[in-house]
Amino acid sequence: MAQATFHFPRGFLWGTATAAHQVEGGNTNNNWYAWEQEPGRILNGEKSGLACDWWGGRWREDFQRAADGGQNTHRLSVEWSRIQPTPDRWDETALDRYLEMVRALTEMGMMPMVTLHHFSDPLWLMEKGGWENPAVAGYFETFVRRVVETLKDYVSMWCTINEPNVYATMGYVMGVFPPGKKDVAAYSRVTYNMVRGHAAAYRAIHALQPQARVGTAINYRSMVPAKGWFPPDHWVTRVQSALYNDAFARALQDGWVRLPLARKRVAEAKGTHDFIGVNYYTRDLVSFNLLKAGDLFSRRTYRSEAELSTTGFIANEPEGMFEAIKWARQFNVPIIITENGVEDPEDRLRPRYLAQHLQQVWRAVNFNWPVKGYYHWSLVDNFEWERGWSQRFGLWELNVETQARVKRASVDFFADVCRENGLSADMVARYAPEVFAQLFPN
Ligand code: IFM
Repeated sequence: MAQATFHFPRGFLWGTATAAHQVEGGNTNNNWYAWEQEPGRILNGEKSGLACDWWGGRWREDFQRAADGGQNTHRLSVEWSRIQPTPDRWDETALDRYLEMVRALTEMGMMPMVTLHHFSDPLWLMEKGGWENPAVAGYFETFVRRVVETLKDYVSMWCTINEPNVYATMGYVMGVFPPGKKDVAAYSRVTYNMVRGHAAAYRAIHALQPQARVGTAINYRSMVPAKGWFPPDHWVTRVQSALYNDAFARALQDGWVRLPLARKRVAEAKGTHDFIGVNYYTRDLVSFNLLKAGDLFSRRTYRSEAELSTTGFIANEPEGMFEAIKWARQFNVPIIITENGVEDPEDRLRPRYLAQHLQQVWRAVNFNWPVKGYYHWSLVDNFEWERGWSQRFGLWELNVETQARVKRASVDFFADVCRENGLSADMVARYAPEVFAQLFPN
């Protein structure tokens, strides 16, 4: 058997990622809570409910699981609606709780990366028009200041907005996230204001903490023309990818937001990322389709031969990870894989998905591309937005009724990777033997 290890650079960040509304439970003052109460919005009418009961205190045992698994960092988010329940009130107890959490992470040997906005918004903000309202940039900055002032002794790595491209697309084009709109003009307003909000937050954070490293996490979807010989498939792929993958990150690079049929200047956004976070999960085939005007005349499918996750949500396309990193290089800042993972309750696909994707990260590292870390989504099964509890992304299985955690084989696999700071042939032979020959050819 080949004896080899894909080593990662010293100091590489290994962790898992979570988001407040998905794990905390009891969040009743935000737009997702309201959305969950509306019939037909969440698959099978499910609700986040207690989620993983982190607000009830189970964050500590889950952090311990991450630490025991050799992780040296954890990416978590703070819930705006808890910290600022109304525009004129700050909840010091909530801020103290987050302080306790990031202190505990540090004490357990895990560097916290804090996401300041991960899909959920306070109800009061939505009543004011949410991210469509130009005033949101100022509201967000005020909130961010308060969080950074509180947590800055323990946190210096900040992700301002998680997946702004998903937030705007799902909430304002597809209509499956709140507020459920299908309105390209609203999508453009939201994207523009998110760029402004990020820029305001970036400057506020650096004013409070000059050594901070501030970035965003972009959901990168690899997109390939469905028919290589058909130019319209190439055109729509380019348009889709430019809007979905490029627009936000390019705006932070050069201060121009490219929106559908328009370009808008946000001068203050230029040069406002210290790193780029890449959330990579899958690859689409894109074809031109005249019937899909609402989707900019494109249809997205998966390769017919691709291996799919349990509910068909993700196609296992590891080479897209390499492509995502290659894409991120254009921004000339350190790259962090801020999310990657697969829904798989039985843990049949996850071990090989993990091995194959880590190998692609390693390939990029070997070109000396500046990849600094990898966060697996997620530590424990959690509430998957409009898909409710139907998808299980955790290394740890969660019994939602009893709150019991059950170890999946991937827990040990990922722990071995974190401890070794590498992916070895032994590990692949043990956890994902079916891809051994592919990853370690003779
Ligand atoms: O659960 C989500 C997360 O909130 C954002 N990125 C994708 C994950 C899996 O769907």
